[in-house]
Amino acid sequence: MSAVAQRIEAPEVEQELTDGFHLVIDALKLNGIETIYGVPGIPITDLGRMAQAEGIRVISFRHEQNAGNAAAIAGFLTKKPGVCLTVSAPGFLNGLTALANATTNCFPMILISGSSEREIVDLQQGDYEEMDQLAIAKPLCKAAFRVLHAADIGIGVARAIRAAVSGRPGGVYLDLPAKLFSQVMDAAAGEKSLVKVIDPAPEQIPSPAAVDRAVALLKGAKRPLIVLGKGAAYAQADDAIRALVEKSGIPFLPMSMAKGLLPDTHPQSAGAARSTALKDSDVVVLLGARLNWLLSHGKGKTWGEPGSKQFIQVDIEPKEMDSNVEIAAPLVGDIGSVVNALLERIDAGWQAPPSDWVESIRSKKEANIAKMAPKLLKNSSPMDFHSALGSLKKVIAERPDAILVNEGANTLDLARGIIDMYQPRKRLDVGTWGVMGIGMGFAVAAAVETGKPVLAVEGDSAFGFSGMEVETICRYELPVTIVIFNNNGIYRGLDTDPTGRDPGTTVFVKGARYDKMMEAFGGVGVNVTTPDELYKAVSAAMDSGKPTLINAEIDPAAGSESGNIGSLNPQSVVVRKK
Ligand code: ADP
Ligand code: TPW
Ligand code: MG
Repeated sequence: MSAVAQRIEAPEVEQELTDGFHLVIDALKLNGIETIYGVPGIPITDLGRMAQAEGIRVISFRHEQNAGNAAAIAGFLTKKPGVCLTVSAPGFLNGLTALANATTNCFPMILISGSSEREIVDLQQGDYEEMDQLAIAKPLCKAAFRVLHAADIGIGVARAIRAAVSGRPGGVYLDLPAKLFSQVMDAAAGEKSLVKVIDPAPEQIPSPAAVDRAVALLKGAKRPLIVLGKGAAYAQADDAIRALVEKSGIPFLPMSMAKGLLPDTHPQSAGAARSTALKDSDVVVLLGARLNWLLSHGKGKTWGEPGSKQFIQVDIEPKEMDSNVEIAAPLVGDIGSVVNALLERIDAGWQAPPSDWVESIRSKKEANIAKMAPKLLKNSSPMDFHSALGSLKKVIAERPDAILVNEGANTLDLARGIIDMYQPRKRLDVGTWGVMGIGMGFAVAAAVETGKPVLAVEGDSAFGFSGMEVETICRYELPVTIVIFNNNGIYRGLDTDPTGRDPGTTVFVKGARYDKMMEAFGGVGVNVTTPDELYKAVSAAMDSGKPTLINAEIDPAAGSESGNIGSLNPQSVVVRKK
């Protein structure tokens, strides 16, 4: 008997009833969903209230996109689908960007949206917030389902969970029409209709022949490299991955969100010798990393001479193989299983990679680190990105269990290179799309899911996409410290309108004081102008655990167009005559 069933007294029969609201909540709880991120309204206001009353943590946001981003990163951090709950049409659409982004990044997430009545929507008769949400969601996520009968809620939730986390994880849309919530059914039958998803993300063991092929290739390598991607971070096979790297002696290169799987200060890290490692390697193991634009599609100048590379790719998604270049040794399986299979083969007879290769990476890395060091130590005012990041590098080194959220252009690219990470899944950022707006959603979920202190390092533009959630951070009293790298704009703060009429297209109000936004909601606001002040303010904020926003004044001339990826900007070749 569900604890939430109603007792309705009738003259002769006494029947325990349940309804759609309670069945959704029971189904989520049965499957271990502990938190819902969302924005209330028709038809899901009561669902949120009742879920809270039933012990699910319900975090209400100011905009669905941020709730959706929170759910997505909760999925990445926990390997359980993060749940986002929205109202129909506009709320659903606001959540959809996050759902699509989750799918692109292989984060498991379920967007649950209330919707209008099918009969009216399908005849296009103009219902309140009318929209064929299921059809719109379908091409943007991994799977999409609709439940029309209370008795099918258990199956609907189960299908959504399994679709989100099995195989390559991704976003799932679950459409719940308003009428469903008040449908009643017998409580015992309702309870029986619920489905507990057994082994939602089953192990996928690689074939022995595929392992043999990969090991043979690796054994013949003169300049092997392991590239760790966010799939490796997601897999939570941290010890096995570390053992593989250390026992094999192969240098490793972490992609952005795989930083910290092994510490960036690890002797085998090739992080500070990225170009050399990619260009000069001969056999590359891709561990949960796709050969997309972030790895120059596996070809071109980045990868050295054409034909100089052979790839071993470890991925749970078979279709990923050969997506950009030939994969000499595809290893389809889950990363834990594949890495363990490889580890068994790194035995006493294993030869460490040739020392000239290891040495060439090490010396390049040391040279690059030495070149960077003085830039990080300058106590300049106004600050540039390097001197400000030098302070934050120290803050994280002193708090290796803190979670770093990072978005912006220069603020992102330079922080990624400068701030060392020490533990897995501590760096959360713009991911595969380079999307702005993940900042506050990720920060909220990181704090809620882990209870650890969170440091969000935000470009002033990037912050603007989700900035209103500082109220959410204050309302839930989350241990989040936000640092705005305020350079008065996107990339730089100096653009002007050639006609003199308006501000330039990439600049913001000069001298803006983002710290005052935090004060408006009872949080702590600080304005800093030097790296020393920044270090002190961030350290104090993180130790206090109080919601804090630090406005860090950065030289508006310090940044470069599009940060590290300026070369992706199309250039006009036309000079218009006046
Ligand atoms: P990055 O951006 O860090 O390079 P990507 O998002 O491009 O990483 O790649 C992540 C890859 O990891 C995806 O191709 C995804 O299918 C894969 N993946 C996710 N989880 C697992 C897992 N548990 N086992 C194996 N592969 C996984
Ligand atoms: C959803 C395009 C990429 S980076 C960026 C924008 C608008 C902001 C850069 O300025 P910021 O950083 O944050 O102040 P900095 O340090 O260089 O000054 N809309 C979305 N996603 C992206 N990526 C953009 C626009 C963009
Ligand atoms: Mg900026």
